[in-house]
Amino acid sequence: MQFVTQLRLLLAAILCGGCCVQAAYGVTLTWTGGGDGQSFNQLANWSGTPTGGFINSSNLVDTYVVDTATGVITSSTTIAFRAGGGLIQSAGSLSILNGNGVGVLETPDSIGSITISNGELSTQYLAELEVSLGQGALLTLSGSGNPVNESVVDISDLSASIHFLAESSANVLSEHLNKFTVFGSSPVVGVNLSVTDDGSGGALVAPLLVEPPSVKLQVDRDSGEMTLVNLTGGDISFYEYDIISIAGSLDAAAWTPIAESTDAVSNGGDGSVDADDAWIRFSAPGSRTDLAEGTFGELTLANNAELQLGNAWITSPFEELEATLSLTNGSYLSVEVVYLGTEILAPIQVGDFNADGRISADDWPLLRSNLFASVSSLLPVDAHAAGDLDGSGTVDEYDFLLFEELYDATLGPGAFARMASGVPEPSSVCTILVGSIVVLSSMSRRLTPSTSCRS
Ligand SMILES: [Ca+2]
Ligand SMILES: [Ca+2]
Ligand SMILES: [Ca+2]
Repeated sequence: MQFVTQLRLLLAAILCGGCCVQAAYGVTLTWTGGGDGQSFNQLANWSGTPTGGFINSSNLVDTYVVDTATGVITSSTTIAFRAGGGLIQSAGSLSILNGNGVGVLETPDSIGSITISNGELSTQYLAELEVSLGQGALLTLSGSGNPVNESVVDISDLSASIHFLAESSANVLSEHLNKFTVFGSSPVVGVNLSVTDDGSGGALVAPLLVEPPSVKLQVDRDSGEMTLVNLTGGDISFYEYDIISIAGSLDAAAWTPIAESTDAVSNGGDGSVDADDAWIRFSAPGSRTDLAEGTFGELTLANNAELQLGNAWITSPFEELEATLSLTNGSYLSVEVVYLGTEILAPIQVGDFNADGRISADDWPLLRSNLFASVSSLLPVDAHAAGDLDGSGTVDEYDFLLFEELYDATLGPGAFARMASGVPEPSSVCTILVGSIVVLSSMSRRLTPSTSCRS
């Protein structure tokens, strides 16, 4: 948000040519109450000299600080903070009277800022403002319709709240939710934000303690089964999900999408997951890096409900899936990915090429059959399964020595040499080569030069 403000300021300065640059932006005025002790617009109530020499409520380009206990500061006109201008309030109350607001809509946008902690601001509306509500902050909006006009309100403390006097909780949910962030994240009602009626036609908005795991993607290391589970305590409605793996851990052929499977009968589904909407696959058939699908409708997953996505995870040391839900309220929900297993309890070890949960003789043929092959064009998951233990892009003597070390560390000194020399070898060339590597490595630990080994 800060960055956006800076960008806007820079852009404004460029667009205005020299005129903006010459203006003395950034003066700070601090409330003293030395005038009538009440009027925002009275210069004598502030220390410091504003840009232009007087408080121009329709164009506030300076920073106004209220940091001492005070009565109610009032303004009977709209106070329009522009880019570079803002209010920092850590005490007292500021009340904008007679149906006026804070900020003004204009083109191009000129975003001001308001930061409140341990203070109250009452106004009919906000316009083009970045608002941060910290500890003890109360923002009261008396307007109906659109009292948050193009503003973004971040709620950054559990004791901060917003009171809409003329908008019901239903209005807030349908019209204003996307203007909030909660601790910098998108709001998810019931997860990090509560929106309730105030009993008088208005609504109260307050942050909730963010419970860790809200929606989880459970990934079974044994079977590769992926299951989306809603543990938010409430319904989650979404129209798209995306699962990404840069390492290539996904197997689209084993995926069970909703599309043409469990969606509406009209789209070839059986209606068991989404009876009234057609789903469309967004990821390419056969994709190893992306599973995504969506609908123009929505799917509501009830609390504790699960969505089975098939055995589409390829077990490997790469536990790096990322998953996102696109919610119907316009926000994105980052899904927590959890890896589970009854056989494979811990992440697959690097060197466990067949990914069965242990380093054993079964892993050795995978490295051996690819020795001296380039695997740089493969996805990381496949390169590892081919024996590239160190991720260098080739299966070579370094992988061999590392595997030997790992094998002996797991099964005892000399275990690798005994295993490797006892395994029947289909290719005589490879037998000789591997045999000499074993001898060389165990005798001198010197590395042999790379040699092609193809049969
Ligand atoms: Ca639906
Ligand atoms: Ca293994
Ligand atoms: Ca390697």
